Amino acid sequence: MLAFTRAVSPAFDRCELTHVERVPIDLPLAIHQHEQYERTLERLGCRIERLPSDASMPDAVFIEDTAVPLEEVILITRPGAASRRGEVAGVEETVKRHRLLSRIETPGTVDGGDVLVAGRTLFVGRSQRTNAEGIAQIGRVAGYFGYVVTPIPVGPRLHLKSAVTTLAGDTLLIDRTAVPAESFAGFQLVDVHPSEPAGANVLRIGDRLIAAAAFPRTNERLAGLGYDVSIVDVSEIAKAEGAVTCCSLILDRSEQDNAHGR
Ligand code: CIR
Repeated sequence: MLAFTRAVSPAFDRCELTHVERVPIDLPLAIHQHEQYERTLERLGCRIERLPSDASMPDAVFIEDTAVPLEEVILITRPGAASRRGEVAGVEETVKRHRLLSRIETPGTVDGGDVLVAGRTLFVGRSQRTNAEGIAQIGRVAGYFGYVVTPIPVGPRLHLKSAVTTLAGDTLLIDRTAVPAESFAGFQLVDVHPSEPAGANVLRIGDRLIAAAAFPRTNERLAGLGYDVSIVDVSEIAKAEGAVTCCSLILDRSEQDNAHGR
């Protein structure tokens, strides 16, 4: 597996914020936590390819928002926050050698954090960042490849994946106070601990999970269900409204080989 990451910007403290209050970010600690996150990805079998960033892109570390890798095609997004659109070109340049690309075009906006790939279903959050036109464009491209696109209203959270992520092929981790559970019919749902709504964001790598240290009760629940959970401390990343899925783009190259019939 390949994991694309992106360096923490020297201007990280000028990140976009939607619902958390701006507090000082310890930049060296953020960089250290990001490196530990990368080491965890490596331990779980990923090869890291880290893109550079600069002061013109404070949120660049949240590379998930710029692209959505599917088996057949990578959707290059048009992020909902105008300040983040400059992040896309470098990502496109890097990933284009791996798969066919398709771009979200204006007036569509999509943040990758709003796209949850669950088998052949794409749940797409209708959020502050992802608009109806963006969802319609995803529907046309993904529909061509046989995916079913299901729009989901996202309440106060930033992104759909702030409230629901994949634990296994047919199992999702959910904060049902933020997204309607009935939208996920056919999937088994595991609830976050009620005191940890933001604990719904976990990153699945093969059959293992990466989860944030800030949510011990939810992580214990997952371990109790038999999941292999690697814990990372991303406290500084969280101050910028980031979580564990947003800091990487995972490309499973065995999927690519399958898609090409190899
Ligand atoms: C933003 O508001 O765009 C960033 N500060 C946080 C983005 C987090 N991305 C994600 O959850 N996929």
